[in-house]
Amino acid sequence: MKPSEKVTQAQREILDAVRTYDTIIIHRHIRPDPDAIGSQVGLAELLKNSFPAKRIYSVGSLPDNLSFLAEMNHAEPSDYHNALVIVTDTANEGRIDDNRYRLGQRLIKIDHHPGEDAYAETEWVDPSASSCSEMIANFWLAFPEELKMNAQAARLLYAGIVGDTNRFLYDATSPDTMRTAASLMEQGFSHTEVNHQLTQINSKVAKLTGYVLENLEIRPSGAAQIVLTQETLSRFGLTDADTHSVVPLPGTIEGVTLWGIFVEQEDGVFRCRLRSKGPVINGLAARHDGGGHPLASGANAKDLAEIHQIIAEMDELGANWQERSTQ
Ligand SMILES: [Mn+2]
Repeated sequence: MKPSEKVTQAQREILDAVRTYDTIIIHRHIRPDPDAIGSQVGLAELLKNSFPAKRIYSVGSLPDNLSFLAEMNHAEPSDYHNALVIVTDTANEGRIDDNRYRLGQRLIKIDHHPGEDAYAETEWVDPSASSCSEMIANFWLAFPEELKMNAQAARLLYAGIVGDTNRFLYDATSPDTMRTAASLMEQGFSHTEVNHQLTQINSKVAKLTGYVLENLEIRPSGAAQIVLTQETLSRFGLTDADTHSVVPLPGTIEGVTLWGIFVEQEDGVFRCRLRSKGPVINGLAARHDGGGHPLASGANAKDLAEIHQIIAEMDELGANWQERSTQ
């Protein structure tokens, strides 16, 4: 299939808007991951390269562990005057980093999370995409005459795809994902360097990895869980932002089908990262102040009692899954 046959109405609307505005400000979600930064700055670089006269900003706070990917820009409130604002990789309005996104003239959302929260005038939501970065790359492939990719933008988008698929491991990785990634690789950045940067951990996180493997509780249902308290984190000299690399870890253990990593926040509530190799978990996440993908979701627990409730629900999902698998 030629890329032009796959062009959607939303993609056309977005390109029209991009053509129209001289200033484009791109936002994404708080606590960014490589896909948030990759889709945001990858889009910014793609648009800068394609429309050199436009002013294009990427805004939000950037944690140190992702500063190897890109830098954020400083936009003045006055820059939002007559600006187009695009939000990438953010399903819920409350999670948009930098609340000035409303100050622009027009708001567009580009996202791959199953969307319930329609907050923009134009929304392009594709839950079949592995990542928002894959969608941005497909946006380029839909308009190859007008949008000009370069190595810098391709590196960012590739990093986003690698981040959200855990190096093409997760179920959301489709043949289209691989084709899109291949198109990006042809742009001439070092994909091995990006892969190394994304997988590298420091010695503190290495010690936390040991702790997680040592203390993970694996239940007969295939549900596994660990609680990381503030005390534990400070013992390792780490914060919540450093814990993302241990999230895929339980899934590598035989017999584990779904798992939760519960990280105590400074205010005493727990951020819950829920992952699965089969049982659908986003319904569970939605019951606990969260949501996300069928096999990768996030939730919030107000105390240990709610964590126990979440674990009980995971246990049940795991047991049902086992039952169905053995029938
Ligand atoms: Mn994403």
